[in-house]
Amino acid sequence: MTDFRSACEAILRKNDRGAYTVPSPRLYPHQWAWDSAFAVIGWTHVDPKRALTELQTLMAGQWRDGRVPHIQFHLESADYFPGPDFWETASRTPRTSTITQPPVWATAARRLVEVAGPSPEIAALVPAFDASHRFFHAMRDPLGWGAVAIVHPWESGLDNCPAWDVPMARIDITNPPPFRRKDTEVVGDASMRPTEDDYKRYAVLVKEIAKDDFGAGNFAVYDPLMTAILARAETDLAWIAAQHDVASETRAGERATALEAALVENLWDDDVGRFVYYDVGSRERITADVIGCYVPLWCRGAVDADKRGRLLEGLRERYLTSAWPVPSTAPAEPTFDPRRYWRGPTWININWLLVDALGEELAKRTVELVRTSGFREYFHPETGEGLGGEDFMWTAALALDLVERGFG
Ligand code: 9WN
Repeated sequence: MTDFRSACEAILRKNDRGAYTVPSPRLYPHQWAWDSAFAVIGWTHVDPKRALTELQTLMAGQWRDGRVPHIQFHLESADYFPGPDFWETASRTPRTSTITQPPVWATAARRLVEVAGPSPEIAALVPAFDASHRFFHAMRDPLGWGAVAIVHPWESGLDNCPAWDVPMARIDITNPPPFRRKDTEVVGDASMRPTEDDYKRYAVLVKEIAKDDFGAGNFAVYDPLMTAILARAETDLAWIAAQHDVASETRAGERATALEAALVENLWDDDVGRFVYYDVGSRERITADVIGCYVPLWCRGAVDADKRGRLLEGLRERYLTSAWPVPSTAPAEPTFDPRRYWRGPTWININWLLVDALGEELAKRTVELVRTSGFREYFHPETGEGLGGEDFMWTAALALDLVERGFG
């Protein structure tokens, strides 16, 4: 296992750019928000000081309204589209994207504190974490539900998840802005990536958001994964604040309770026995059976024994039947595609989020998958074949965390 630990560490070091870690050297050559938070978890086990630096760099990119941009472009690169010019942020905050990502940074900071202990530097980050969470309440809740709506598929972290198909189909792509994508040049096999039409819609939305003064644009979908991750992050922020005797600086604990209640009230669907998405544009629920529907297991407060039982049953019947779970879309769904990005492949960060609920068996199988197929971006849920980008950082960082927790 020492060899495997060293291999995980080697990936972190290969992707290390000094004060931040890139997700994959050529495919994603900048700092991504949730990837960077997962890097913090990996660095925690290798070099806690470096983990702290990662967190500080991530939070230093925060906008005045609290948003943590999903990409910070520290260096030029010809390898990635869209770059800073396309996002049009020069007038506001140069060299960042305009949307955010699932807020796992306070959760990552908690892991660092659990392993390395409290520190004045972490205490100093509490106001930044707090503002980043309040941003969602202020700017990502168009119907005032107390839950989180995303405004771009990239904001969800699950870019081409089938949950976005219906609202994305309404985006007009007859006249998209000119662009040239780079991802298919780097990955080579286009069948693993989003389609051309997906990319046109992503590009149109980026421009709509810029036109809306970096507000919501014309796409909003309430997302159970995003809401659950924020609820858990609020709980973790309250814990961090208490550990550092600065509990009075944040109302994160109260917000966590309110988010969990809102999640159940607005996004639980008793007919299908899982959480669902909600399309603000059409005022309709989206019941695609995708992995985000089950991620509320990650914040226990939202899930009483009955719901927990139904979610676990759904996972057992429709997801854990794969040889290398957990597929990102239920294999029985008509949209399931085992090789295409978030429409079927198994992802290590999703497994990591579900390990608390699903336990040791999934944790061990996840480490085995990485040991067998390498540090790839995602994996075929039946054959285990590694797919997408190579030397993928969060695959290493989170596999290392599972090993450190005794699941090797
Ligand atoms: C757009 C970096 C990011 C991840 C996302 C993943 C993918 C970007 C892209 O890569 O998205 O943000 O260009 O495809 O979907 O979760 O953070 O690893």
